[in-house]
Amino acid sequence: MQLDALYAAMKPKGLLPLWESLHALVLPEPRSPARPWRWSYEEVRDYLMRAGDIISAEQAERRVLIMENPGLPGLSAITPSLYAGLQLVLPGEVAPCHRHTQNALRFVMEGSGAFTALDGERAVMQPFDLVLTPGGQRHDHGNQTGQPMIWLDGLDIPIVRLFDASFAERLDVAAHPETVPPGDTLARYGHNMRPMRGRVADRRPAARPLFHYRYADWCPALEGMAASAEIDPHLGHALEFLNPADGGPILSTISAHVRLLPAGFETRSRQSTDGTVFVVVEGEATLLLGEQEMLLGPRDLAVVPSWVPHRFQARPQTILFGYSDKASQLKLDLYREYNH
Ligand code: GTQ
Repeated sequence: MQLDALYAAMKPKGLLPLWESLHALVLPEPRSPARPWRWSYEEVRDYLMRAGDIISAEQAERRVLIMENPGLPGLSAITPSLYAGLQLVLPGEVAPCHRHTQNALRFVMEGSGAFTALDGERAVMQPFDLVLTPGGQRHDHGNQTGQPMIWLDGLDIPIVRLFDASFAERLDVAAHPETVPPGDTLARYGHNMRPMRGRVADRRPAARPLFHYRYADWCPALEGMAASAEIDPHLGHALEFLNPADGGPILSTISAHVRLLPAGFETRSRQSTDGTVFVVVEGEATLLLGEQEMLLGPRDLAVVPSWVPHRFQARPQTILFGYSDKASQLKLDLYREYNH
């Protein structure tokens, strides 16, 4: 009673008793408010195409359906730190040029030959390519092909929100003028080499030159590894995408990887503090999280929140793409994993 009176008196002054909430604030282990969730690609695609009938990419600036975690209502977040959405660019459309503090990755789900331009250099996108638009760099998207183009957007919007550090601006033209031919950066930095000297050696930011990781390159690498390497019992055959400048994660806040699970392979259970968004590139797998089971078919998407023990059972050979905030957590000395 006396305490209640004290609390009531303090509250308007912006004061609260820690002892009433200490154990909810300082948890003995992560207990994410985010929920494990699955999105059927076909279902999302249907809604996205319906949006495509009604609103243009230019009108919308970005025509995207946000994949919001049902455990995080109103936050436009798939995990407490990450954002995910599916973006549609129809034939003939341009998503106008802008730049922002937020880091973004694009993982192509469907369509072939549309582009994301980064500071005026086009990355021509094919299914399951990974394309980066690091924070601060101008980017527009365009589709001059005859088919719709759909990709997954992975951004660190909630991280930038946490730090109250967002800046964004539109460019006054819809598309950045082309600065170099498509593939220029890939030729310079995409083959474990880099320019020795010259104007172009520093055209891209030195700390983050590469922004296109092609399925045509990463898939054979993963399959080659699977043909010879001993399999990791918790991950399957797994390769992480790297920044060639420093061997670290692809973005300052986001890490990404691919995995191959041979037909019939079951991973052992693991849990990690980096809640992860998964996409099925090929095959079909069951994702088991305690009592919960999700069947994931081609191009389906799922999220596994922080510290939720989970394992995969592949039916045919299954290839997964995943991204998480591991890059952020490593910098902040927060990352932990436990392999059962
Ligand atoms: O393509 O720049 O899904 O700025 C959300 C914010 C995509 C983009 C999103 C963005 C973009």
